[in-house]
Amino acid sequence: MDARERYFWDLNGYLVVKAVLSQSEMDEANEIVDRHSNEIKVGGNTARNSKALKGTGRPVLPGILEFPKPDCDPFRKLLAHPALVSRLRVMCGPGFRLDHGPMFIVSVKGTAGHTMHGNGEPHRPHVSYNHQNGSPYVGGVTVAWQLTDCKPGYGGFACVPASHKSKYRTPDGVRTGDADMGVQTQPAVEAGDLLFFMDSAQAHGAWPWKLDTGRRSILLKYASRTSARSGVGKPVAVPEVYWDDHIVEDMSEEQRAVMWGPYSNHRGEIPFLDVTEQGEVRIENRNDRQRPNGQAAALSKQGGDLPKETMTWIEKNATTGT
Ligand SMILES: O=C(O)CCC(=O)C(=O)O
Repeated sequence: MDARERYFWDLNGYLVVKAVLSQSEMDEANEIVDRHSNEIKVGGNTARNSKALKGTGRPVLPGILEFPKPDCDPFRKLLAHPALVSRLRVMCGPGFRLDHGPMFIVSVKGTAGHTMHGNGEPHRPHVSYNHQNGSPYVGGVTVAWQLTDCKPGYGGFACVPASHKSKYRTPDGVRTGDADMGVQTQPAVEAGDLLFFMDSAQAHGAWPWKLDTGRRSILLKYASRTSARSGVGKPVAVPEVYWDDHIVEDMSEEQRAVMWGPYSNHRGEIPFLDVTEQGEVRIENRNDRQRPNGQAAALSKQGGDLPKETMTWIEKNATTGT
């Protein structure tokens, strides 16, 4: 990553690197996608309450890293591609890792956009954007490999450049695009380009897809070594799994609260501790702050059933031995 790219990244929160994939690499990947097109799944409404972004559900092609060999190979090659490694080392530090994904977006004409999200409201220190002593840092970066053009006006990835540095909440009209004050941008990319964006710190989403021909973007969602955004973070973070049943058995709720493993995208499910005016430690759930009666949210409990994701993870790993 050279000084010009670093300047653009720090300023805008995204970066396009031109012509990384060759025509033959794209042809090979596209041919595999065509053969697997019966596996495409259409997702839910990513436009939510937006009028500007409305459209049909977003189609994605799951499982590209698990395709039977050799079909998975061209996609696995993307994971640690030199063009990606040299930049992610700077963006989120050495030791970055794939946190979740891939999400292979295969939009068709009329596919909805995606409301702007992701710029850390409220503040999430483990993934937010910082800059110190000449080094940028952000906890979550998505790398989007483009197999088709997304020229101006086609639709596809969109963002609010520089919003990773904004001190204020995203206004509703900007989030939905219905009154965006001209701050949303759809960065133009061509087939073969590589797009980086600050998934965990910048307001981003998508514009509806306008073209008769489809969109093909493979999104790989990386995180810095110490941030756990999604993926298996959730099932593995539960105290009974992260430590072990016998260690946390009979612990108080407060003791269990410090035994959760790292997992940042928990949406208030993980108990936080606080100290009352009387000097007693108590459980505070972040969701409580938004609840009129301050009642604790249902947390995964001592003696209760483990969360569904955890059970699925345990069953899968018990049978595969991983
Ligand atoms: O490229 C896109 O369609 C937007 C993807 C997005 O919003 C996300 O990955 O969070």
